[in-house]
Parts: sequence; C-alpha cells; structure tokens
Amino acid sequence: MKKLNICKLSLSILILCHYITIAQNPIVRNQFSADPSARVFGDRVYVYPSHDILATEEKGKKDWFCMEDYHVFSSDNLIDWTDHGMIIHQNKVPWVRPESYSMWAPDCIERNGKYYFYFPSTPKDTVVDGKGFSIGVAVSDKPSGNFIPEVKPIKGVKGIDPNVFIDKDGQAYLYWSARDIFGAKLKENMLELDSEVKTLADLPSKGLKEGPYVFERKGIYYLTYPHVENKIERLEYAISDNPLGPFKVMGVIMDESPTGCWTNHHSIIEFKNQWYLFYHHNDYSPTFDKARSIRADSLSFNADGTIQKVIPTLRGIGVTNATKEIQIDRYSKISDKGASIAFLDPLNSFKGWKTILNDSSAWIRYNTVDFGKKPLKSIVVKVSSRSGGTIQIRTQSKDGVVIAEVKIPVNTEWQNIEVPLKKFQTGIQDLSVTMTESNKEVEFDWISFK
Ligand code: FUB
Repeated sequence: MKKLNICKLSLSILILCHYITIAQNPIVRNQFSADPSARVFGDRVYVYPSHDILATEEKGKKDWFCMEDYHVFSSDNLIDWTDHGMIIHQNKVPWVRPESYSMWAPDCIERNGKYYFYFPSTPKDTVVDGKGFSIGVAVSDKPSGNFIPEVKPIKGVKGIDPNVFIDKDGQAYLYWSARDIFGAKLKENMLELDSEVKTLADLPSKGLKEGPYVFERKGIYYLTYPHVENKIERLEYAISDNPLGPFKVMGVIMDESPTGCWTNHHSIIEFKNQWYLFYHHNDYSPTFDKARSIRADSLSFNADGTIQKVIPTLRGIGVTNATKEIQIDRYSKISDKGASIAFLDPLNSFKGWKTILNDSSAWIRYNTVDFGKKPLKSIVVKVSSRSGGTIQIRTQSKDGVVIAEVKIPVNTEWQNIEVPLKKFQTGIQDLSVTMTESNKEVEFDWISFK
C-alpha cells in the first residue's frame, strides 16, 4: 500500500518521500495521526496532524496521549497523499522539555511566503509534574519544511490547540484553548501577541471546549470547536461578524463518535470549490482512543450560511481511479444483512481491512470511481473463500448495470482472479459488489479494473 519514491525537493537535494497511494478514511495509512489542521497552499492541500505513538515504560505515560514529533502530508487530488516526513521533534525545540511527549494539536499558516507552524508542548521551565502547556512557533520557507523553531514559546499564551486565522484586512489572530477558548491579535511578525487575550464569550459554559478553528465565509466568521455536551466530544460551531466575537452558538457539525472515541479535533478548508471537514477517529486502534487516525469528508453550507451536519464516512473524499486497488471496505453504503468489515490482520491493523459477504442479500457500495474514457477490459478481485461463491459488480446502484460476474473458487489463501468485463461504462461511476448465493462466504481485499 505504501511505496518509496525519490522526490526532488530542490535543485540540489534529493530526499526520500513516502507516497501513500490510497486515500479513503483514514487518510494516513503508515502511522497514527490526529488533530488534523488542513491548509490549502498553492494547488495542494497540506495536513499538519499530531502524531500519536504508543507509550512504553520508557516513553510517555501509559494510557495517555504520547507524541514526540510532527509529520506533514500533502496531496493535489485528495487521493494520493505524500508523507513529507518529520518536521519537528520535541528534543530539537529549545523551549520544550525533552522526553515530555506532549506535542499536541498544531496548526500552520502562510504569510508573505513564510510558513508559520504553531504547536503546543510542555515547556522546560514548567513545574515538575509536567502539567501546563505553552505554544511555540517554527518558521519555514516551504510548507513541508525545513521548520526552524523559535527559541522561546509565545509570551502570554498558556494552553493547547493553537489555531491561526488571517482576516481579509491582513490582521492575524491566534486562538487556543485551556478549557475555555481564547483569542488575541498577532503582530505582523506572527510570533508575538498584539492585544490583550480575550476569553471568547457566549460559548457553552458547561463541558470541555477545545480545538478552536476559525474561518471566514461570505462575511461570517465561524468559530468551530470540539465540545463535551454529553460524555465525549462532538464538533460544534458558533458565528460572529467579528473574529474575536461575541459569537452565537449555532449547532453541531459532527455528532459524538458512535464507538466512543473521546476526542475529536478538526479543520475546515475549501479546495477546488468544495468544502471539506478534516477530523479524527481511532480507526487503527478501536480499543484505545489515544491512538487516532485522521479522516476527511465533504462539508456543505445551507443558503443562510449554516453548516449541514457531516455524517462520517469510510469512503472519505476524492475520486478513485478504476485502475487502482479500490479498497471497497472503505464503503459508501453497506447492506444491513450479510456484509461486514474486519482487519486483514488483527495483530497489525495497519495492513488494512477486508470485506466479508455471506448472504445472498449482501452488498457493499463504493462511490465515485473514475473509469476514464478508454474502455477497460477486465476486473481483478483479490479474494479468498472457504465455500466459493459468485459475486456481481454493478455500476450506479445496487440494481444498476451488471458489468462483471466473478465465480470465486474455494481457496482460503488470497488470490487475484481476473475476468473480462461484460460491459464498460465511461466516466465517474458508483460501484456495488453483490453476493448472489446463500450459504456462501467470500472475503475481498480490493477490486481493480484493467
Ligand atoms: O491530541 C491531544 C489533544 O486531544 C488535542 O490537543 C485535543 O484537541 C484532543 O484532540
């Protein structure tokens, strides 16, 4: 799923980049990732997440967040994401207490050709119990690094989850959280506060609020934030006609995780005329919610500027090329009966998932596959089956056009089976895979077209 490639980053330097060639949810497939701050720089989307790792006896605190560095990822099509590698390490930041494993949610913004990366961590001069966060900045000429950290954190700021917004008039604002949400103007140098710190008022008074993310659309300033209204976080928003409020609470952008991931943390961008919500869930670590994975789904506004609730999907965003390995376990829809998803290797979740169909009424649907203009001739399915079975692949809907029928022999090992297509359809299609027999069970890793 991951291949190594050599990418030219400057005229003189060649470095190794990791290309992650699939991009359904979760987006990052080679490590845990959380708290995504997505930004559009030029014609690419860059995502700056936290990097969860698992604590050990020597590293961090058991059963708690553990983060020692940051990576940055980018894509120009929302499908193929490049991991540009580590951009900051806790032990290379002058003000951060070494081995504090507290490199929590960051943000990054561009101003006058420089990229300012904001991150919270435990400062060296903090009390011995290691509690208390400051927020620092690292500056680079490129969005993928080389980020050089400032020697000291930003004066006057204590808290986590920095977020920066630059208004149309050029004024920059820093937001952060420490149970409440705070905001202040930033100086032109982006490194110092330029106003009093304001506690953003009129937000819910009960329950933790954190992870502020501010953006402007059609003259409305949106303050979006995770909030514990009930037992765990959900994403909410408030609006104002001023970047520092007062804000009016408007509603929920994303409900609480249905499987209990306690945190959520997000960012919102517009890219090529579509808005997207980046957020996180614990996809690769279902039993431990401090090892999270970033996701993205489309977001829409109503005519009055209110935000439509985003229902999280596994399918995520972007158009999948039909000739790539289509991970149908990242489905758009699935039948109530006879269809399920499981890890390929329960001992190594990063190997990904498989789809299991075991009822004649079972089906799974995967939307937005680009078949291009040139006729494709065959389908390849990577399958295994204890019973054998026949499946049909359709375009458009469950009852749509059958483009292939694949008879899968009994074989408990994974095998690739190729059959000719019965029909070819051009352009972007939604696909479904349907089981046609009862008392049979078929497992899929992926399907692809040639
Ligand atoms: O990732 C550590 C913390 O969890 C973040 O700072 C919060 O926003 C929550 O996502």
